[in-house]
Amino acid sequence: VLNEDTYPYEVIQEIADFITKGAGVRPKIGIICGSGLGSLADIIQDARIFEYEKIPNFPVSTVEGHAGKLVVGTLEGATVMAMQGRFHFYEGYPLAKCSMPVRVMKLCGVEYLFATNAAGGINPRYGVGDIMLMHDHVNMLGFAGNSPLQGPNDPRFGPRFPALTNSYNKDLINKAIEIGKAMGIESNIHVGVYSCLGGPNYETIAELKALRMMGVDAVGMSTVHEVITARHCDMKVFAFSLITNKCATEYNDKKDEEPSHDEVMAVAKMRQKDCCELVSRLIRELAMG
Ligand code: R1P
Repeated sequence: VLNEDTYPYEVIQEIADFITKGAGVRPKIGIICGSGLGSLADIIQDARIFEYEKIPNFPVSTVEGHAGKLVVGTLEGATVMAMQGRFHFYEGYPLAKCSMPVRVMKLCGVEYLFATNAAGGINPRYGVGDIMLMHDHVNMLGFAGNSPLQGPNDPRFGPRFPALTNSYNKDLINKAIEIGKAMGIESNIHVGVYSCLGGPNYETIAELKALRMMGVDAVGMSTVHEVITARHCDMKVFAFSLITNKCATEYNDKKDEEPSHDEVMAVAKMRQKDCCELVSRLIRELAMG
């Protein structure tokens, strides 16, 4: 029986072989689509689509806005694989299972992880629809003693004690800022700190105040465990949050300031074009070397 807390190397290798054989290519760039941002995978050309249900030992997506498909093909001259649907801790999956696809990407040949998410903006300067390029994170699940790397370490993936000091690739952040300028959206682009909570409930006002005091700019329920897993196996990471709502950090009775997944999905849909363009342009630059 498969131990879902520590997927053995051989199982990950089998999944990777299934995908690379089926797709006929070894992708260089892995993309994880955030809530409502599945269109990032729709722009992939010569797409070979794998439904999660049909991939051996792969989890299934249970959240609206996460289709549950792996799309392999080319984008702007680069070979890519995109997860149209990610796995969250609140779905009942252990963190190692949530981020297991990142190891699959690694064994498929992926060198760069592009992770995207929908997040609440805590920084008062952030507006709905803005994009925050992640330059660091605060791992609240880690504070609580949970990690995707818990359990025996397989050195074929990486070291027992990985450093996360420079997790978010600075060159890619700088390139993304330049691309934002070229797209004329520089005033909507920020560089900030993301924090992941377990969810599925949104945060209380007291929690949001505490996160702000800790230097957190945007909050969500994903990405951090994927980044940890990617850095453990030495992938280069680029990640951004689409700010889909502004977090209320003062007490009031305004119902319309309460976050909802419908709002998250609607804003993601509204901003998907710019998100796709940012990702495509960045990949084009990478492909050009
Ligand atoms: C809440 O609306 C959902 O949106 C975000 C949160 O993490 C949560 O799953 O989704 P992604 O982080 O997958 O974009």
